[in-house]
Amino acid sequence: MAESRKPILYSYFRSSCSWRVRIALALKNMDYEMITINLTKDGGQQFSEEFQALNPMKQVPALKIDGITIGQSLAIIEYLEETRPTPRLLPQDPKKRAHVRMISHLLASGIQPLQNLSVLKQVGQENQLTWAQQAISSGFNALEQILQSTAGTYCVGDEVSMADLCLAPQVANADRFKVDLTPYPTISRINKSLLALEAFQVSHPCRQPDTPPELRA
Ligand SMILES: N[C@@H](CCC(=O)N[C@@H](CS)C(=O)NCC(=O)O)C(=O)O
Repeated sequence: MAESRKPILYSYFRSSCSWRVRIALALKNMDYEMITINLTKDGGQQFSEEFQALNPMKQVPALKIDGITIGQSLAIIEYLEETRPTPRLLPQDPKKRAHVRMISHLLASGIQPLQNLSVLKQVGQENQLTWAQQAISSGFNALEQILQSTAGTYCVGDEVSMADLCLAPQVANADRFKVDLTPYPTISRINKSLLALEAFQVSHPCRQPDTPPELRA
């Protein structure tokens, strides 16, 4: 018998990688359940045996869907794209598709992992801010240049793509780490357009079931 359960997303309100997937689920108008994993409470719920069994990387997001469990936000988004293709998050044109993947990986592999919680713990409290600012600025310098030739309204042309699902959450991290965004007018412009879209608003960290009251908006 076909799997009929709703997908279950393991998510943390502030996790930029979880936000990428929440946006994809919202854009594709999918109904799902959410189980929140608090990355800081009790030493981090991602380290519980139960969660490790689901995602041995001890990271959110993870998505239980169609009888399988998928970790890694870009793998999740690509699975959703292949199984629920509307609206499209990867352009049909192979060159545009390559640009979308290039920008997605720049953000998801070239920036976010360097300023992830586990890395910041290693860097030490007193160096965290400078470390994160340097990682984000260095990636944004490259991205701002790339966007000059790929961007329309959004990262690649005028349709929202997987690249945009990575961009807005990374700009939120940049804000959190007080990165000066003045040198990045294209990134800032695209981010503003994205934040005006309903799918980005409903999935925003300030509107999640586990968002603390003082961070709600
Ligand atoms: N490449 C992974 C990265 C996932 C990741 O770094 N998740 C962070 C939150 S955004 C996390 O769970 N961190 C927990 C920790 O560092 O202990 C993805 O794209 O899903």
